[in-house]
Amino acid sequence: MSQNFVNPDQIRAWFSRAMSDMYKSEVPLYDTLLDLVAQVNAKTLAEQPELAAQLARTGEIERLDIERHGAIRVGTAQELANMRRVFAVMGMQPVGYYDLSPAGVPVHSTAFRATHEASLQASPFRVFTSLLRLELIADEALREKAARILAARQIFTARTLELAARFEAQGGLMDADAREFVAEALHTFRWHSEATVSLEDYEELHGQHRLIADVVAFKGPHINHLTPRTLDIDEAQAEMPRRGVSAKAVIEGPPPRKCPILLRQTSFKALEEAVLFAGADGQAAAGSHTARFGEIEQRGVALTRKGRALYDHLLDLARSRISGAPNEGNAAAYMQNLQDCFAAFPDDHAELHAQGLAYFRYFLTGKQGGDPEAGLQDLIAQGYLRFEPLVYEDFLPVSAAGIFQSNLGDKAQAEYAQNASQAAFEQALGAKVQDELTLYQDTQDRSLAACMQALGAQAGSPVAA
Ligand code: OOG
Ligand code: NI
Repeated sequence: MSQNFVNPDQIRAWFSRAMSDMYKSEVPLYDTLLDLVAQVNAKTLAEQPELAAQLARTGEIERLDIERHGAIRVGTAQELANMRRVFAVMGMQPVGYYDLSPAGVPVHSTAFRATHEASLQASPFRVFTSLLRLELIADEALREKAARILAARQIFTARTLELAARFEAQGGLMDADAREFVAEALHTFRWHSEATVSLEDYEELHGQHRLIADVVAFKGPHINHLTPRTLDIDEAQAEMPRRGVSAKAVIEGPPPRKCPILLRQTSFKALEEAVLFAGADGQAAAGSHTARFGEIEQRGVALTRKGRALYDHLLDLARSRISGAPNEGNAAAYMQNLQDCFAAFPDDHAELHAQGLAYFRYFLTGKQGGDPEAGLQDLIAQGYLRFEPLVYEDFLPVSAAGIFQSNLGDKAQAEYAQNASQAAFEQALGAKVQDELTLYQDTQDRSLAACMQALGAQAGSPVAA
């Protein structure tokens, strides 16, 4: 019976927790980062009671400590399609398409995440998932070799795929199956210190692009970072070096603002890890690889198409004023440009709402007697309704490229023709990606409909004199 199935939101919450525990044991610096973020968040909430009240009204305060995203890179269409089936068991759907090739990274990506506000509230866990684009490798022999190596690996345990199939056939998993699924699926994301290729092959792949070696040379798509959410990324960035963590030079995304928009992110360098490479004579060869890094992020309000166009325009403007991408050398000048350019972006929730630049959720204030027939603006002006920013749940392509690059070393980046290919990505995925703007609009609409219904019920019931 369906009522005995575990809610996918619960499976996702378990999985997110298990992933965090595993990553803590694999990468001790992640624990340092969690500590740092928890301290900054506690301090921010204490110093900004208005922010604390806002996050309490939206419920975000309850999910803050469990909020994190991860990232993985897969090598083949089949791996991506199976990843979609595995994430579906956890109530995660592919949302959005990100083309990283213009930034010299031979991948395109989506974000697997929950889509309904109630599910996001239960567990906002998301995974930025990239598919290697072997077709962008110029060297044909190497391309074929990489494809051969990838075709020979299976990144899921047999049991994971069995349980995913059971989920599909039954429409859910019972408790014991769900728990087993979490433990089994976790194996796919582990770090393996033995490469599947020889040192020579690794070096050849690496010579094409470090990312290609990272995807092709290992047994599976190790989780390469897990990112907690901070309420003050400038403070967290300043705190990182004090704890012996070297952050990248520039915070990706918009500049600091009173009303945060979208997403700001910073990361620290990948760790060099010992790897054993396969030897032709059965003798392993010792070497190393940099795979895993750390990242923190601050999330702000989701922007409408109009708001996003303004964001993209201002970001372009700020970047056009420095030569090339921001780096250590021009970090201060870049941040100043960003501040200057974004002066044109309203920094006030009422203004963002009035100009239709951002998404909001509507809430009743508790004041009785509002006429549901009155317009939205009147109900707000008369104090029956209030609006709160709807948090951005997705990623940003330019920021993602910056995060990739800061962890791929400073070597000159490859140039790829700008050929975004959402259709090819969806074909590999075996499904269409959802449009994030539609999801935000739906949430906003549902919150308004609920308010109107409640006001209608109040109006329909006898009002106490
Ligand atoms: C993903 C980089 C992008 C983000 O938060 O934008 C990313 C990767 O390096 O695989 O994680
Ligand atoms: Ni990330």
